[in-house]
Amino acid sequence: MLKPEIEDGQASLADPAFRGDVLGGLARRPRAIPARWFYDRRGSELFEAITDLPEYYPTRTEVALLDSACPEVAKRVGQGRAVIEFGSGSSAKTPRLLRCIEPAAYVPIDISGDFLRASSAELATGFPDLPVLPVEANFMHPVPLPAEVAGLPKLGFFPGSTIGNMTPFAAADLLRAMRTSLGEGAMLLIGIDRVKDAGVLVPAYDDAAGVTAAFNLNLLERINRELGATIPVDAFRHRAVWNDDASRIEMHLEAVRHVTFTVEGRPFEIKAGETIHTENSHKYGERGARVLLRAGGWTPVAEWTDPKGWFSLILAEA
Ligand code: AVJ
Repeated sequence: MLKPEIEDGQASLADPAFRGDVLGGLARRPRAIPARWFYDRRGSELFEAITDLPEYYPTRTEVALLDSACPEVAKRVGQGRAVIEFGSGSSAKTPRLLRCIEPAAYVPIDISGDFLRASSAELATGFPDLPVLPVEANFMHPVPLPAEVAGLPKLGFFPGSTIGNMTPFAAADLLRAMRTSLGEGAMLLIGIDRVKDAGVLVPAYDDAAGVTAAFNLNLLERINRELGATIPVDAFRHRAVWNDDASRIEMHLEAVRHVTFTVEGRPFEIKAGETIHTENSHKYGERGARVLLRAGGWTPVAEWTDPKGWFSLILAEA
């Protein structure tokens, strides 16, 4: 068995959850590995690069929407709330929201303590008077919030259409868990990507410069690095397909030839043309997004969209 390499000062012992998801995902049919494993250091850098691509409209559309909607969001949300962000925050979106809401406290929740501490420290320097109270937790389950915000009404913030990574079934569960975490009188500001022409959607996930391909293939490199695997990465190609029945973009890694390799000493075989499913990015229509929120226990109260109707920002109340 190959010895995993030590990377970025991390312990050489592989994350048991990563190991389990990879070994289980490669053994199952269809093969599938959860999208959350894209985001090691290299994957996070590649995702940042994706958000700047000409084909990848979601980030710039949502940032512009946040700017234009924010005065009205601030009016509807009122004074003195604590903003609870699900995810460790983005340098482009979070400061924009905080500057216009002027909340009483900011609580980012993320499962990755490293990203969370780094982004919280960076944010705190830009907002010296704002209490920043990071919580390291899995927000798929109800999360106890810091005592400092116990008496404050909450505004949940879940941008980026991250909800689209989940099936509608899991997304409704997550929305309910958020409602439990945020408590009585809470509101939620959520970004949801809309259904649109496949001619726009597919290039957004299969760009001309090949950055999304590198992002997808980095998952195999990560498996080689962290699990001592022997996957010949050049035997795979990136595929992005629109699944109209499920209303989602799917990303796959397709074997271009017959491949054999080992992961932690276990042998695997993939035939030419077979794929590993690595991501779902669900897209919702105007009504579908509202129905999803209601299924998760939230009542939409306002909605903003760009002139092309490509992305929506929805404010809901518990
Ligand atoms: C971060 C999950 C919202 O689905 O658009 C971008 C991830 N994957 N390009 C998305 C992603 C490929 C992104 N989310």
